[in-house]
Amino acid sequence: MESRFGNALLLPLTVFTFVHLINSEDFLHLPRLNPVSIGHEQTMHLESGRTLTIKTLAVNPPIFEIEDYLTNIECDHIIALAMASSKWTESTIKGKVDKDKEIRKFNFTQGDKNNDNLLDHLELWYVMPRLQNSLITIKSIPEFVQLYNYDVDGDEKLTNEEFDRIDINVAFQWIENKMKKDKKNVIRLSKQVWLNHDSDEVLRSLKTRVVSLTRLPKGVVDTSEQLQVAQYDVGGHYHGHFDTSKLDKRKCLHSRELDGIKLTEPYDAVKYRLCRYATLMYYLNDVDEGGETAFPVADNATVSEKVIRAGGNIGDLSNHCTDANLVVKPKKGKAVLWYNHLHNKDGWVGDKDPFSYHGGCDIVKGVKWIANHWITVDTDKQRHIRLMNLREKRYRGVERAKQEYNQKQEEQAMKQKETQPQQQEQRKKQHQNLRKHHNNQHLPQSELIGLEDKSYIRNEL
Ligand SMILES: [Ca+2]
Ligand SMILES: [Ca+2]
Repeated sequence: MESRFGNALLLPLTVFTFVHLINSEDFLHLPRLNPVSIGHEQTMHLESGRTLTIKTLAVNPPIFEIEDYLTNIECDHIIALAMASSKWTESTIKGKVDKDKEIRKFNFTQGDKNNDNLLDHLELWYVMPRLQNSLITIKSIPEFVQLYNYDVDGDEKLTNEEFDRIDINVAFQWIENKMKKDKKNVIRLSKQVWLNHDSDEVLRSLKTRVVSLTRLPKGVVDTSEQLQVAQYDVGGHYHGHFDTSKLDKRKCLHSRELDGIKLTEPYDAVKYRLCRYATLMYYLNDVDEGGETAFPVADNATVSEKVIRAGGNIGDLSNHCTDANLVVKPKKGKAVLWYNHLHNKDGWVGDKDPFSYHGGCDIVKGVKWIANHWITVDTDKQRHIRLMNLREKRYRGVERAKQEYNQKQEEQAMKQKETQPQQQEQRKKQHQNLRKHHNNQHLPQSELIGLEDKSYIRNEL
């Protein structure tokens, strides 16, 4: 126990009594809300005295809906904060894409899954290049083949020779044109901005509420991402996607500062992956029409990511929103919580849950404002603990600096208080001398005032 509190005791107790470094035994497992069954309701008491109802919308993955989670004032406040920010980014059509990787993948043998020496539309769809932020569904493959007359014998399958006729640059161009021509072919059409939870009292209070809701340790919520606020206009959407990455050898992006990489550096997807254990999404306004959140495969009997991707259509939420197994309507103040990861055998974050596939349907009328509160947890438990301790130390550093600054300010104020009568006397004398000078020189009164401490003049007059 001594090592656990040792460092904390070196610091003034008034500020740091609640701080201690975290050890492994503090985090044996991650809590997770039990969905019980669809329609099940559980209550949650807020610090403000309000009682909320957590309603189960799906069991697999566990998806919950909480109405009035945010008050109208809180919603308006978050929108105002976002609008005041100058750091908005827009999902654009052109983006960086690993062309070499796409070219390597664009290979007849790789595509021919059933080894019949022919590529059917599905097999061609698999190897078709992907431009960042593009949605190419399997439905558009025949259009591509016909447009450039690649299928010479018209049997809806490509032989190796027919496939060789395809110029990959033409394919890239075709995808780009499709996105330009119809925004429905763009995966995400929205603009977004990040708000720091610690920069505002309302945002800070949301962190506390997340701890109450999820029952996750405060340290987990504290090391999570900033709040992402997104705005969707008419036609805006976010086709089917996962908020997190599949478990593999890459490290978690949110803990890259442990490797000496700044959080502001761009996302390097070769080295890092997303580790968003849970998503808490807030609807910040009422949408006139559309803008639902869709979970195409929630509570499906089975799911395979290959099927999701190959299906093509289920993720196209511009055209298949209502085909989703679960469709949640936006409502101001409502929150939706779901888990993107399964648990591993130790009760820690396991692999990505393929059932958590979801997206946002087209806005038909009006505008949609949402905020995403992503709860990130490192799949490597020891690394997560190291991150929490690093942040805690930084927090202490900031707190200590703040304290030193306040102390200096106080000292200065005290000093000023002590020397004030002296200074006032000095100024009075100065004033009187200047008045004499003014009387002699006939300077205008305004120039005289400009020379002096105005507060003193005001007090005197
Ligand atoms: Ca084949
Ligand atoms: Ca053919």
